[in-house]
Amino acid sequence: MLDAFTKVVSQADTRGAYISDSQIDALKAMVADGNKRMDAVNRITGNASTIVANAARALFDEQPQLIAPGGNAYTNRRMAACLRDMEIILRYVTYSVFTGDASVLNDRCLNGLRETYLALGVPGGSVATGVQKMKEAALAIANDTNGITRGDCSSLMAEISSYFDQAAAAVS
Ligand code: PEB
Repeated sequence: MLDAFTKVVSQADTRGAYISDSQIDALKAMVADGNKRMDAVNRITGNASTIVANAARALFDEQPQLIAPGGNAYTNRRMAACLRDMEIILRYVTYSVFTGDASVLNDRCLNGLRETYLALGVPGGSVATGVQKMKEAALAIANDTNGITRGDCSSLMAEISSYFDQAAAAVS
């Protein structure tokens, strides 16, 4: 598992090079904007169960066959597994936002997930839709400017988006 700093070190070491000015500048910008990052993690984490529940409701509204008899989320056991999966993915996304690097998400959550779903008969495309719905909800919450000083959060929001997109792409 890497974070934004250890990633730079690992890349520099592979080349046998010192850390470059542009790498230092990028990390400086990340540190300067650190409060935004921590706020975003805090907001998504604090609203995790709402994000998961609403995304799941929206998914089942759109794809009711999943919860009909024979559907992959039919029976309480499978419904529970489904909600748990969404929660696990969201948790790893928050870790990636926190560390500024996708490796924790890729190595500990997404690695082999597509194959697991194939073996279980879980429809990966539907999981991806659920992840996209979590993304919309998480961004709306993280990017809410109500009651706080407005700043430019566009690059952080794009980064958060990319973690959800990677999760969706890994299973679809
Ligand atoms: C991945 N999910 C399931 C299982 C595993 C995972 C390993 C099998 C074991 C079990 O049932 O607990 N586990 C999960 C994960 C990590 C991990 C992400 C990462 C570290 O360790 N069914 C649907 C929806 C979707 C869904 C589309 C969005 O119809 C999920 C939710 N996952 C789902 C279901 C099962 C499952 C298991 C229903 C149970 C399948 C079954 O037993 O038939």
